[in-house]
This record gives sequence, structure tokens and C-alpha cells, in this order.
Amino acid sequence: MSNIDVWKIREDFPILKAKVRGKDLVYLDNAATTQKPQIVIDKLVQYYSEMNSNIHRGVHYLSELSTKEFEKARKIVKKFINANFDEEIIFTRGTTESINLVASSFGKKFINEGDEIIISAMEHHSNIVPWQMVCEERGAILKVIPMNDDAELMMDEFKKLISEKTKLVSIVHISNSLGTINPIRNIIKIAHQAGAKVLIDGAQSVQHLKVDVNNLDCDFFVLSGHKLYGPTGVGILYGKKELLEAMPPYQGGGDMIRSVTFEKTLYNDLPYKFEAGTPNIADGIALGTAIQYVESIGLDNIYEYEMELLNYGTEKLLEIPELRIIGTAKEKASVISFVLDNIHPHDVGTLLDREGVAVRTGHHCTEPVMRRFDVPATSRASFSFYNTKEEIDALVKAIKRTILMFG
Ligand code: 7TS
Repeated sequence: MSNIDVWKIREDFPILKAKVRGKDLVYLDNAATTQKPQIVIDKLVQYYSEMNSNIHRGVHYLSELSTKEFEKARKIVKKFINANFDEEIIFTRGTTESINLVASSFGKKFINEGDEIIISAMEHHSNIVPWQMVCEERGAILKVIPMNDDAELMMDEFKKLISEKTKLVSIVHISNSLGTINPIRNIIKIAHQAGAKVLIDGAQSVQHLKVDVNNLDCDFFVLSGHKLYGPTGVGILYGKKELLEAMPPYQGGGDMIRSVTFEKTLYNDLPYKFEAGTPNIADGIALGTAIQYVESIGLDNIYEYEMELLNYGTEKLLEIPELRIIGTAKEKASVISFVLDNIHPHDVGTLLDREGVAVRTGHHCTEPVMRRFDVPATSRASFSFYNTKEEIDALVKAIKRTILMFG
């Protein structure tokens, strides 16, 4: 048994007491976004009621206070992923913006005609489209690592794809629609041997397992605050300092400059060079609070407990003969995508919702994954450390009722 006291933890999340459609809420859409603990909500209220002020600008008391809190949050993130320097932590709007920043800025500096970028067959659209845009702009070529029927990346194929032409490998750590945990340490090693840089999309990983960017030796790592029990609208780009220093700014504006004349502008140092304009101050600060909350529970405990939920959920769902799980990798996080014989996932989602069970249905912004497994869409249950086995039982019961209704 794990060290998680789930009933005590649930007390920290006010929304988990909600009733939806007259039923107890069973929130199993954590891969889309996680719920927020009271201390994160309190931090936002505290910021706006006690500290609100623009950062890095005024010398007045409130501005100093909000600047200090914002920079403290940066240090919390730095420690959380074990980066070397504060300057390696860039605040963005989220994973999508972080990837676009790298695609645009790294692309301008390092990608030229005939160069190659490698992604995988299980990427979220936000780790596909920005690279297609760069390839079109720079005349580069996009290559894709295929996956096997268990939704595991085919490493032999990766080794065939990579060459001295490869400038960047951009890979998801944990797939949002399949749950697969990719062997990123090995991928990073192979890419580096070929002289390529590596970006890891950690949108679905930092909330489930301990990430150490130093130890992994990845060049970029990106994440979203809202999937990590923090607010929406804030995320992180980690980049190795020497790389970020070599890259041109992404956006121009206030805060990212050292001096401006109409003839020439000098850019600011890291991390401000990449943080043009007033950032999302309140949400950045509250992301720091969310990380402290997650750390107080402990990622080892979280991983262990969520594995219990994954195993329990997989076992119970597989007892339903009409149900097929999409994504059966050996290494998986607590995400289960499934389809039911002859019932469209949207109908499944609607009927589960009537029972108070929230899952996501659709292509999960991974259309190529749906095509690979020849399904139009899936239903996806994704578990957090605040979910219980009783909630999984409620999911199973609601699925069985759905199957009965469809005869
Ligand atoms: N990468 C992965 C692996 C994701 O799961 C998501 C969001 C993103 C990138 C984009 O993150 P954003 O915060 O910038 O939107 N995934 C999902 C999902 O699975 N359901 O809703 C959003």
C-alpha cells in the first residue's frame, strides 16, 4: 500500500465535493487539466488582495514584493526540475507557447535548408505543428519515429532516422492519449551522439514522476502549470543556458530589452530576453505554490499510488468484454484510453457525464495516434493522486450502464 492518504488529500481540493447533475463528481479528466488545491486558490486571492503590482519596474514596496514572489517561483521551478541556473527557467503561457518559442527561435538560429527534425508518432499537435511551420519556413524536413501496436516507440527505427542532418529531436515524455512513458534518457543519449539537440514535452510527466533535467541532460524541457495543480495560462520553458543565450528573442517588447533607440535595440539577459511584456505574475507565483504542494505529497508517493490506480483501473476495465484499451505499453502512466464496440466515444462521454463521471472523448489533439490505431476517437480516463478506487468502480458501473443502454 502506498503512503497516500487519499481521503485527507481530497479535503485540499474544494471542487471534489461538487455535485454534477445531482451526482457526486467523479473527475477523471486530469490529463486535460488537474483540479487546484485550496492553497493555490488562496495564493491567487492573496496576490490580488495584498501584492498586485507590476514586476521588475517600480521601486515601490508592492512592486518589490511581487517581483520577489515571482522570482521565488522561478527558483521553486528550478529546484523542482533540478536546473542549474535561475536564468534557464522561462515563464511562458504553457507547453504550447514553450514549444513555439523554441521552434521559432532555435529554428531561426540553427535550422537550415535540408536539415532534419525528428518527432514521434504519438505527439500532441502542439509538438507537431510548430515543427511543420519551421520546416516550411526553413526548408527543413520532418521525420517521425513510428510506434508498435502496444504504443511503444520503435527505437530501431529511431536509430535509422537519426543522422548528422538531424538538428533537433522533440519527443513527448508521457503520451496524453496513450499513457506511454517514453525511454527519453536513451533517446537523449542517441540524439546527442549524433550531435542533435533534444526537447522533451513534459506536459504529462512532471505531475506523475520525478524529472531531473540535469540528470536527463535534455536541452529543452517544457511543461504547463495547469496540469501540475497550478493555474491555467502559465507554463515553463527550461533550456540549457548556453543554448538560450545563443538563440534570438521570440517576441519584442518591454522587459526583454536592455536599451532601445530607433537605430538599434540591445536585448536583455536571460531569462528576461524571452519574457517580453508583463508576464502572468499571479499565476506564475501560484505555480510555485502548486509545486510546493506536490512536493509536500512527494512524487515517489504520487507515482506509487497512481500506479495502484492504473493497475486497478486496467484490471476492472478489461473485465468488460466490449471494451478495448488503446495504449498497452509496458511503461505507462495513469492514463487509460478505451473504445467500446459499436458505441461512438462521444456517446460514451455524454452518458458517463450523466452519471457524474468526467472523462475526455475525442482525438485528444493527437489525430495521428487515432489514425495509427484506426479509431475515430477514444474515451480517456486519466487519474490523479486524489482519485480513489471507488471512483474507478463508478466509472466501470457507468460504462456497463452505457453498454446496456445501447443494447
Ligand atoms: N503536450 C502534451 C503531451 C499535452 O498533453 C498537452 C495538452 C500539450 C502538449 C499542450 O499543453 P497546453 O497546456 O499548452 O495546452 N494536452 C491536453 C489533453 O490531453 N487534453 O487537453 C489538453
